Amino acid sequence: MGSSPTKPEFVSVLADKQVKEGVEVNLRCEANTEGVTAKWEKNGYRLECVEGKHVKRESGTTFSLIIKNAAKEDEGKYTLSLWNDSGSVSCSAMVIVELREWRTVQWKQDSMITSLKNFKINNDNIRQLRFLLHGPVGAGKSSTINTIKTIFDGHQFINCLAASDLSGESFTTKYQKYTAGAVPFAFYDLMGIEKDQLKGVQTDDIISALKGHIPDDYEFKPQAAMCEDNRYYISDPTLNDQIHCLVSVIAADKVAIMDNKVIQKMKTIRAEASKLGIPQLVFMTRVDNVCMLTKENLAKIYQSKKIKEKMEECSTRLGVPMNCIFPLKNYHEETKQNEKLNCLALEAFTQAVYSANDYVKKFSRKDKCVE
Ligand SMILES: Nc1nc2c(ncn2[C@@H]2O[C@H](COP(=O)(O)OP(=O)(O)O)[C@@H](O)[C@H]2O)c(=O)[nH]1
Ligand SMILES: [Mg+2]
Repeated sequence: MGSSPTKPEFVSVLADKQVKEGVEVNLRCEANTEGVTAKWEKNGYRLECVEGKHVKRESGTTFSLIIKNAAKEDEGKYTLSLWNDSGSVSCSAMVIVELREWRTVQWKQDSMITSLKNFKINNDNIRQLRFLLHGPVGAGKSSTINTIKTIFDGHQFINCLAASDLSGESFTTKYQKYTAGAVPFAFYDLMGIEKDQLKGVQTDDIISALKGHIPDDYEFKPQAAMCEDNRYYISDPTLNDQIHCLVSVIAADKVAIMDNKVIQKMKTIRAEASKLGIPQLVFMTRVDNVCMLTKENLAKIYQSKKIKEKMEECSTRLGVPMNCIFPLKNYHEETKQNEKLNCLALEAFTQAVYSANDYVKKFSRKDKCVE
């Protein structure tokens, strides 16, 4: 009778791998004995070897699995089990595949802040570029303004009454103007769009605001839109009263559950802005709620498949092209400034500034007599 073989043990185990998309992954380990049977599994199921993708190698006591051209689908937990008549052993490793950046961001804020602080509007008649943020209740409109103010004021700004997550009701009732530091930009935060006709801000009010008919500090009435005979109505608005860029604010974690009626209202407003030639962007907030990779490191946002999917969902639901959508995270629980958060918001905001500036530039000659 032959003696029983040595019970398999690992001399070295598989190591976790975090790799860039497209590279070759080599999972390798070494056992204490030859002549064992090996089985590879991925996420608990026997690994189906795909030609051109997986190569399994066994040489003496060394076992390896090569994964070629790593892709997101290759992510997972890989396990190697070895056994012989004396027993079995297994070890596992995680493979994480980082997607190539599909949009680049400058992760240094100083030059972005400086260029906005020194920004000159391409129309001498315009004192401030005006941005209107619209979107459903809880989308993060007030928080976005807070974030931009925080960046330019250099300290946390929490005056804008970002609603607590629990309240489903709209919090912002005034057509209130917010400015930031000494930069020539003004923001308007509108009472959230709600699905019911009589709740939230009226679509007609937002359109009137776009056109410049609504004065600062006007108190919106959810029951009735501002009309021409209202004593506050600006009947002959100049380019300075108008909105120069419309920003639709959508929460990444709520885009899938947004009510069709709300979407329809937003589309109506966007269509009106298009008629007026007003540029439009989408800021997709709350990105940290949909992607762990992004939550842990905001600099990885443009490697995240989940973020891309959410942006595509925004694009489809709102009917806007991907290059008009900017994902961002707002200050909401942190008390210290965060450069990556600032950079992402600055990228989005800089685009809004350029778009608004292009819009007012178009009127710089023919509108010389504004005011
Ligand atoms: N996790 C996370 N929460 C956010 C973000 N932006 C806003 N919030 C939270 O979302 C909720 C709604 O935000 P708010 O700005 O009041 O939305 P508004 O109704 O559109 O003005 C608040 O509790 C915010 O703190 C973000 O980027 N990430
Ligand atoms: Mg608000």
